[in-house]
Amino acid sequence: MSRLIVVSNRVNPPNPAEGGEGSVGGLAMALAAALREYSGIWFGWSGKTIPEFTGQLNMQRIEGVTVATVDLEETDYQEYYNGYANKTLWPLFHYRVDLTAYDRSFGEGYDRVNKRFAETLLPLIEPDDIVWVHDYHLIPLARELRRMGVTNRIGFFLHIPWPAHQLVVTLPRHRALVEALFDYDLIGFQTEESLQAFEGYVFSEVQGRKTERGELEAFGRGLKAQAFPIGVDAKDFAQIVQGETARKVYDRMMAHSVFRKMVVGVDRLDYSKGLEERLIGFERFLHDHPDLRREVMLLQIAPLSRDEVEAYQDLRTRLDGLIGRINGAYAEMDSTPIRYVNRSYRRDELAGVYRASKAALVTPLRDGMNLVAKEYVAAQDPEDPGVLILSRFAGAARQMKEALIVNPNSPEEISDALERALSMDLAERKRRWEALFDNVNREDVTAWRDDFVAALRADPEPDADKPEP
Ligand code: ADQ
Repeated sequence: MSRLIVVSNRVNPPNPAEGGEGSVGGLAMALAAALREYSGIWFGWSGKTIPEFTGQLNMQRIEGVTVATVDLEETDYQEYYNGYANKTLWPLFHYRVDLTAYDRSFGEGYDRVNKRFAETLLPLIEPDDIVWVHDYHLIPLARELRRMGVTNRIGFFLHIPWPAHQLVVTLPRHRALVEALFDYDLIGFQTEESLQAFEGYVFSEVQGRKTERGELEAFGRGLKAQAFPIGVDAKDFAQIVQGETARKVYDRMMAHSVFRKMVVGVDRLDYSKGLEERLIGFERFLHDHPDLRREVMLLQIAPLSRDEVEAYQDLRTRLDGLIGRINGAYAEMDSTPIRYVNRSYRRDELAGVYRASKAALVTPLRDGMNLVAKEYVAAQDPEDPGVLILSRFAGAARQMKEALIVNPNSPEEISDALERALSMDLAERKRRWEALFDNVNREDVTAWRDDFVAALRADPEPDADKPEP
């Protein structure tokens, strides 16, 4: 059977030596499980920078997975990671043209690092291997591998949204970026909406077309493009919430909840997550419902992320001010309405917090999918489930229709949804949760992974339509 090679910017297979059991994300676990099945390799950046790039591969076996990493130069890190990936593509693909940097040097650094990745990866690739590349950091990787003569099947999955055509064309090198995607055999998006936006670009900007077999064709090449909504390891989550750590956290939080119902938010501290809008919505709720003020508390967990990028530092400063203002206005001597935490927690601790919360506010302004929404559902008590309040702009909203869907830009909608969630009767909470859990359980991370890998392995059928090479 062919081996699977997974490529992502950072490599993080489950490692009990680092943080212990239960601390690793579902995505890492699912990929690691696939790699064990296919005796594959996980390749990416080590997270370290060195004065000059050497291309030296560091190989390790971690929990049955072969991990291959490479160090990058400081300039690579600034131009490729902090630059093109996180100051150009991330803001633009989340509809923040105002935060998007269009520096040429970033694009050059991005191409250089993708070439370096390809050169380092090349000797590891055997003829039957299939290669699965992840996310916006690595769009040109297949192009570089093809230039080096690699003919293996190569797939790409975009974890963030593909934005509307009008936004993509603001990139000076948009055509080259999209052309690079046509060096993959398969590209996967989180949602049909992202898929359609990509197709829209291909049809109107580069005169591409769809063949009778449903392949996209442009630049003289064809590829399969499909939506593969990512999920969580719902069974594992439902299980860890029964474990000792989760129970301890749950009990501790419930002891506080005797006085106040807890609403939870869990997000990387990122401007795409709508944290300010959420807090303003919560402030509106406190303003509109003086009778409920003493009953409700928001726990916002927001670990720092990309804090070398100015937009993230600015956001952090604004959040500090906003939370101070709201707490100053609505706190009593013995209680504060918002608890705000900037650290990371283990998965089992998060599971306990999710279960103890009467509602979750998942209100990104844009999000490829949003796994927190799914984790929250997976961790609920079937006999007394909490209510998910979900932004219509999260990819997850396509599948999770029984959540209370809100427009995160509207403080009134957030406030009304909170009021509704906290007063919802048990029968309605159960009905909504059962439908949500059914979906989270069925369309889980294993289904996502297996569907993608099967589509990538599938032999392309001969296509009468296809242009001669
Ligand atoms: P992210 O933008 O990081 O992912 P999300 O999907 O919510 O967003 O995943 C965050 C993960 O980090 C969750 O598993 C969550 O539990 C974890 N996490 C958050 N805060 C934490 C904390 N304080 N401690 C520990 N863990 C914490 C990107 C895209 C998403 C897409 C995913 C997967 O932006 O849209 O859903 O990839 O494809």
